[in-house]
Amino acid sequence: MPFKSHWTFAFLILTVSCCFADDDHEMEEFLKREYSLSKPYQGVGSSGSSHWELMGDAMVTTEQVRLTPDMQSRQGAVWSRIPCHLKDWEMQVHFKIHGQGKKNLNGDGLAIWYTKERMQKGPVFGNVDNFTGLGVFVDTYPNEEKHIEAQKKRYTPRTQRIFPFVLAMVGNGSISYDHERDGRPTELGGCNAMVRNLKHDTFLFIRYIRRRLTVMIDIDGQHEWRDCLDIPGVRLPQGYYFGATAITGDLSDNHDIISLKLYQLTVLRSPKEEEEEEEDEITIPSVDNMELLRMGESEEGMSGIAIFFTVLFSMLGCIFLIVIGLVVYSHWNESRRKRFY
Ligand SMILES: *[C@@H]1O[C@H](CO)[C@@H](O)[C@H](O)[C@H]1NC(C)=O
Ligand SMILES: *[C@@H]1O[C@H](CO)[C@@H](O)[C@H](O)[C@H]1NC(C)=O
Ligand SMILES: [Ca+2]
Repeated sequence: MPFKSHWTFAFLILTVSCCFADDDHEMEEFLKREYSLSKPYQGVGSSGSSHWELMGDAMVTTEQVRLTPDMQSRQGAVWSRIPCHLKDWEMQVHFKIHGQGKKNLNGDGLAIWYTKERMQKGPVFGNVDNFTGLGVFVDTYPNEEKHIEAQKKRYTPRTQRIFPFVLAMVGNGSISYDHERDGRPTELGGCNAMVRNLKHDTFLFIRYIRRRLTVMIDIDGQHEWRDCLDIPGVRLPQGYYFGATAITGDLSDNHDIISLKLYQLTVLRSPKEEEEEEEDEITIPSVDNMELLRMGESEEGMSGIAIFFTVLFSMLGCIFLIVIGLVVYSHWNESRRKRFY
């Protein structure tokens, strides 16, 4: 699998760059400190000169930026102050979600953002609805499956989801996140990720190269990336802000950010590509072929039984047509013979 090994290689490079960043000048250029947040979080939340600003219930300790404590009805955020004008980048998120609640008695999750808006409270994991840009959510509470009857009607076992679930969405300022359906109507894709109450470190990678969005997770403590989603044709304008937010409701969790590391990725482009991208400047976020993505999902949603019956009936249909054909042919043959004799 050349693709897999490609990522492994990329991961190795990143690991090396992270660990030797302080000694190696070249690698330092790779990590963009102005868009990164890491220990000891100097000045975050207290100094106006910090690159990051806190909001709501978020608090800085020596170990983490705690977006929300494990208490009801909290929301918190940390936002970059500097708009990001990089074309190709990768955000490496080291996070931790933990709390007293038993499985599915915890909520609601955290989100990583690259949006036009910043420092605004709202219902979408602590950010505003109808946001403009990219949101990657670690949704820890299954709102929709709560309505078990609706769930049974709408989803077969194959399309039911296990939570926590990682999901990506691109908003253009007028697309609403459907909280009651855990964002399914507007999702680009996602994957399940058992990230709660783990002893080892958990990471999320968001990579944006040549308008291709890739999300990967490393949550098993094995230092291996697992693909979560990979979508081409994702158009994100430059000059938006990175941020992380979290929210709790009736159910809660500690939502901690340990670090956000932003890497600039150097991608060679031909002069023609450069020109094309300059002409086709993106001003509103969008995703190419969103309809196809949706269609792909509904096909995937076909259950095994449905496929079995479809195949069975198509085969019966074929046999029926062949039999009819044979009958008609022999009839015709017979009448032709009659004409001759
Ligand atoms: C945002 O996306 C929706 C759905 O694709 C579309 O109907 C709407 O026109 C878009 N809005 C803008 C400002 O592009
Ligand atoms: C979000 O957009 C939808 C549809 O465009 C609109 O009905 C809704 O009122 C908007 N919500 C907010 C909070 O702006
Ligand atoms: Ca949810």
